[in-house]
Amino acid sequence: MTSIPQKVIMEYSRLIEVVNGYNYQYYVLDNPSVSDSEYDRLIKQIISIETDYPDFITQESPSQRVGGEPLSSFAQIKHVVPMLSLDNAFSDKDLMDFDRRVKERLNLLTDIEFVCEPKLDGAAVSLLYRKGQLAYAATRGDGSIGEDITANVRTIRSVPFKLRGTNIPDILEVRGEIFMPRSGFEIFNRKALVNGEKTFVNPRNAAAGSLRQLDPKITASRPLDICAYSVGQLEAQEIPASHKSMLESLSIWGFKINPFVETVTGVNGCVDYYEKMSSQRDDLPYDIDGIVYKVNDLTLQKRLGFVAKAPRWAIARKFPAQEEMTRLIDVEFQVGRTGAITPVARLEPVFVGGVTVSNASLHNGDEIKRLGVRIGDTVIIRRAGDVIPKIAKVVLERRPLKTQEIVFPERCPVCKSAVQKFGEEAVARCSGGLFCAAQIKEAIKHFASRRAMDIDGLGDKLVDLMVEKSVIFSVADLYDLNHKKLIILERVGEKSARNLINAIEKSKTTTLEKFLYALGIREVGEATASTLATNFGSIEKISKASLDDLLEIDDIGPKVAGHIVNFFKNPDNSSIITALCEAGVSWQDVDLENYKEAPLVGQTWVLTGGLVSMSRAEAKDILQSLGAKVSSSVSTKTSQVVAGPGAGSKLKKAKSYNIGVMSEHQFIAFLEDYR
Ligand code: D41
Repeated sequence: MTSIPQKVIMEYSRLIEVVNGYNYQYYVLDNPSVSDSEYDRLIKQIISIETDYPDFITQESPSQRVGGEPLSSFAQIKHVVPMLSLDNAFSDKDLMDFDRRVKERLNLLTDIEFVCEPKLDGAAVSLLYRKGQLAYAATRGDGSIGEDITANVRTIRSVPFKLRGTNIPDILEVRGEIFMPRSGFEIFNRKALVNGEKTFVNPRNAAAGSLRQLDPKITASRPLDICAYSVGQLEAQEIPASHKSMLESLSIWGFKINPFVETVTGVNGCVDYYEKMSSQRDDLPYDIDGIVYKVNDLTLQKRLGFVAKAPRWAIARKFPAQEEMTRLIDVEFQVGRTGAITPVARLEPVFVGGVTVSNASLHNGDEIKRLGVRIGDTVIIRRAGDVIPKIAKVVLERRPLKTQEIVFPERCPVCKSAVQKFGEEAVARCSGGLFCAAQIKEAIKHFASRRAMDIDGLGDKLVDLMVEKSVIFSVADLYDLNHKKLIILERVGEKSARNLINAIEKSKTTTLEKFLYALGIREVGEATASTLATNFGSIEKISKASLDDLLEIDDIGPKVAGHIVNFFKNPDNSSIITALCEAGVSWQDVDLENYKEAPLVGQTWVLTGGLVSMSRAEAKDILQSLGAKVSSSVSTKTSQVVAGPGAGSKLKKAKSYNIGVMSEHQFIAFLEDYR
């Protein structure tokens, strides 16, 4: 063994201490305290020492999070203190019965204090710390015997290798839930799909599956996190008196505790907490499948004891499931504005994630193949957060004898034009263009939408009707509408006809960027429309721009440039633009000579917390109109944060990065300067 100079030893342990501290700040407190570059620099120093003195590498080094050698199997670990399971409550009544049983057993008439915790939907684990050092980690298994997953758990950044703080117990067994945040799950699945690898049905399976890998390097690549919620073995000087103070100790020792944990009094407090979390469930960054209520007082817990394998002092109130089984009745193919053909699953209605779902997108033909789904199949629908419901899986065991293959149409279901697929694209498109009634309808709806020409009162149903009755054939025809043409439609009365005509008239005065956006050129959203307007100044110049001209502009890539050139090359599109102008649609060209760049160009803003005087969407609109990008996450590239009441981790992050933060009040004052 090469000997290691004392000075290097000291530097090595100092670096490890510092980096583990930064990791704790970042992964446990969600509050970064160092720049990425500084962090990388320190890690490099550690690795450099470890390369020179490989025999001295310590298990506590942050370099050891990447995962070691693969195992051939998992050893078994017997839980000295069994990992209990939880009884379930499915209604307020079940919860009240639980409360009554607790009081009766304790001979108490007064309200009980309960700790309420979101029930994370992941995998339960047990982590043993001896003298503050992580000794092993085990799965729950059957509650008495689990599997040794130490090598995998060590790759999770929020798992401390060493406990922090003081009064470290001789033996501490931390019980908690390992989970995969929704965003990480979506990203993981998307990547797996692209690489033709196995995807997971939900974050819980993804977390459990990731822990079951024999190669810890695979686990290391998965976005896992942990929250502590209880203690198994504990040999310490002081034993806390309540569950809440136990959680507080775990927090001090370096564990993440769910920030929504709350202590309430009596069953009414429990019901209120359930209501509150129900309404927040969709907004949480991870799946929860219910609320766990625990008697706070540990002496009372002890007196209550447990039956079979579940404690009498705790219960899990379940939320409506985020996954349900139902039957695929049929698949319809919808045609979008750009001709994209989307298969939509028609389902036997099912209550999932708090709403009744009867449709789900199947995205494209590849998705149908991947799922291997057939009409008549029993499928699992998943709806979590604000994500649109999707078919997560086919239940093959339940496939009936008679199912029907889903055949992707070769002709557009609306206009019968050929369906085409380009290159590697997964989407199939109707080639009918503005000959296709579906594309015409969608193009008109987009044209009339609020952020485009903003024609008030021209709803989707009315557009469908007008196209079906051949009252209009293109967006240009909107400006030919009159009272007589409108009044014959069954949905339109005198007053709404008048209002609509006024709204159409009003929409004639617009801006170049809104007009460009309204045209619905593929992949030209508001930001690109605005870039085009301020770089070319007029529609004539944009329509004559070559691929090279367009590629000169930042933010415009070859794909979008191609769409723009193609759009203006199409004579149908040119004649629609001419017709619109002749009908009186007008705007001011951008005076490029005297054009003053929007004041916030190049800046990225983040809105967090609630706003009182305007909606988030309005604030975003205003910022974008001033040239700023609006992002949903704080990074070192963020220019400014507007924080309303209730702002949390983003605000903390902004402060730690020294990014300017303004209140809503200051934001409004700031905007005054630009009016
Ligand atoms: O968040 C959870 N999944 C969670 C699970 C939690 N917050 N608390 C829990 N508490 C317990 C007891 C009361 C038995 C200590 C649990 C679980 N158990 C649990 N998870 C899986 C089986 C049991």
